[in-house]
Amino acid sequence: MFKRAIVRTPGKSLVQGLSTAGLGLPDHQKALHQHAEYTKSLEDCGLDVLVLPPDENFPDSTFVEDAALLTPQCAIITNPGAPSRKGETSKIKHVLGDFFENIEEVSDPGTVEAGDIMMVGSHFYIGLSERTNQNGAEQVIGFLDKYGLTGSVIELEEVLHLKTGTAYLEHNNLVVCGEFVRTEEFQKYDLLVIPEDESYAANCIWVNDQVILPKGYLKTRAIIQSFGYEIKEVDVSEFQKLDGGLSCLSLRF
Ligand code: CIR
Repeated sequence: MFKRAIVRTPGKSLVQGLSTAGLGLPDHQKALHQHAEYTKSLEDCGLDVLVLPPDENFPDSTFVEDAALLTPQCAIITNPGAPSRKGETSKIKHVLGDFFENIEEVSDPGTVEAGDIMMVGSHFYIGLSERTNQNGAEQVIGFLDKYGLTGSVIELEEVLHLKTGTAYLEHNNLVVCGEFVRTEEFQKYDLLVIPEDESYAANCIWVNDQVILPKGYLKTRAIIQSFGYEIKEVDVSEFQKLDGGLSCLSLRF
């Protein structure tokens, strides 16, 4: 069960965030409203949410998930592969000092963005992507090992981050879409296969047996509901314009 979450309010510089989506520029006012709704949905799931102020120096810093991997035993500060995101980690490290006794940190030449890391119990799948490299993944696996946790790598072919296309909903239930439908390592889970035309909704989050989904993905909603989960929907269209989804917007622990 999660008790807390950390989010960061999007700054005006959000419009300069990295994007391949081709959906236009995000509207800052709308993004602020959506971010507040997102924060409320986490609170409605019972989490105590720490809201950090905007950091205008880092346009993508609202995607706070990428800066750290949080486990019950330790926090691992990442080393983002995107040059414009490198500086996001120092402030997050400082904040996490209030919550974690054990803090590890990935260093060059390793790069890791934690959107590439999916926790399944005490095992962590690490996507090798344009942002997370083999050396970074090995450093993370070494840190996990120190705390009795395990990790393994999954090669990505198409998506930005591992969790762009897959989400673990506990109880052996794994949401998968696109390239992850056939991933060998995932075949031992009960797969909830999301249709390609709703691929954005594969980035959903489990919070204490409720599932938060992006708004308007009716087929995905029906699939997840059929597995017995209570669903909450949040409109995150302005973050989708920057390739970001629900998981990227918070650190949950
Ligand atoms: C980026 O390209 O880094 C941001 N515009 C989006 C990050 C999304 N984060 C995530 O999937 N964990």
